[in-house]
Amino acid sequence: MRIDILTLFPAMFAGPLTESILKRAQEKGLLSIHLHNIRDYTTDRHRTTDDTPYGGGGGMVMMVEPLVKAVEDVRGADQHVPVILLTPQGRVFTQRVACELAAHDRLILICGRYEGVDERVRQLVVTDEISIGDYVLTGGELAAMVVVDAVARLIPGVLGARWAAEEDSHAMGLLEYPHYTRPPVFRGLVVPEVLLSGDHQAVERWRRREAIRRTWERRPDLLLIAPLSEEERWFLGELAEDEALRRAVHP
Ligand code: 9D3
Repeated sequence: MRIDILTLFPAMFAGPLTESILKRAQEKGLLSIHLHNIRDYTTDRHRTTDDTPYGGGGGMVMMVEPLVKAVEDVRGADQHVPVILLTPQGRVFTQRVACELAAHDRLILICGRYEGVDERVRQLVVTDEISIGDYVLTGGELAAMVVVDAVARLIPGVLGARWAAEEDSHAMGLLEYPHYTRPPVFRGLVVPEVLLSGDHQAVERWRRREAIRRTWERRPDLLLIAPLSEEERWFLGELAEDEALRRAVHP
């Protein structure tokens, strides 16, 4: 997959893209990331990328010309490549959106700055708008890095074979079960006996139950869509009953 990123701050991307998994993905030729400075597409002496809004009001607006020229140059002849604007007004990024984007062989990401971009950028070149959640960032760059990271790990071969086969828990609709490694006792805290038992079926059952418990405690909204077996639904019923009793005893 090829990802082109249009930004006023290309240097912000150095760390995340040149370390660890994304670095290896690029070395393996599974992913190529190309950074483009929007300022290189300005035509005036001062290389201006933003201006005051028509109609007044505070803040600055990213100008239409450099952005549209940058997209047209980077897109080349390919009219079908998705052009995604990172903006607080976009649809919220989820694992489902990541999967959807991972199906393309190219993406163009535009990182907004200031109060936003001239509306005509949307009209002319943007095909999709994404927000990474309901909190305020200083620009679209960090959001673009989140999108790249989540999409890249879905490309076949980017993660080890062991991981690719296995569905991860967010994809399965549950939070993760608790993990332990050596030593078996640390400051009096012990590893649950079942994990040391060697009984793989018992381990699997314990992990599913702990995942359900944790999801019930922290993200009950996820349980509405999680696929659970009959026995697991029964276990969830027990958790809910325990909680109802606790509330009755300690109102
Ligand atoms: C005064 C209204 N603000 C909207 C909440 C203006 C504004 C704040 C921050 C406009 C742009 C920004 C910069 N943020 C992004 O460009 C951004 C973003 C975000 O702030 N949160 C979550 N996802 C994203 S994607 C791009």
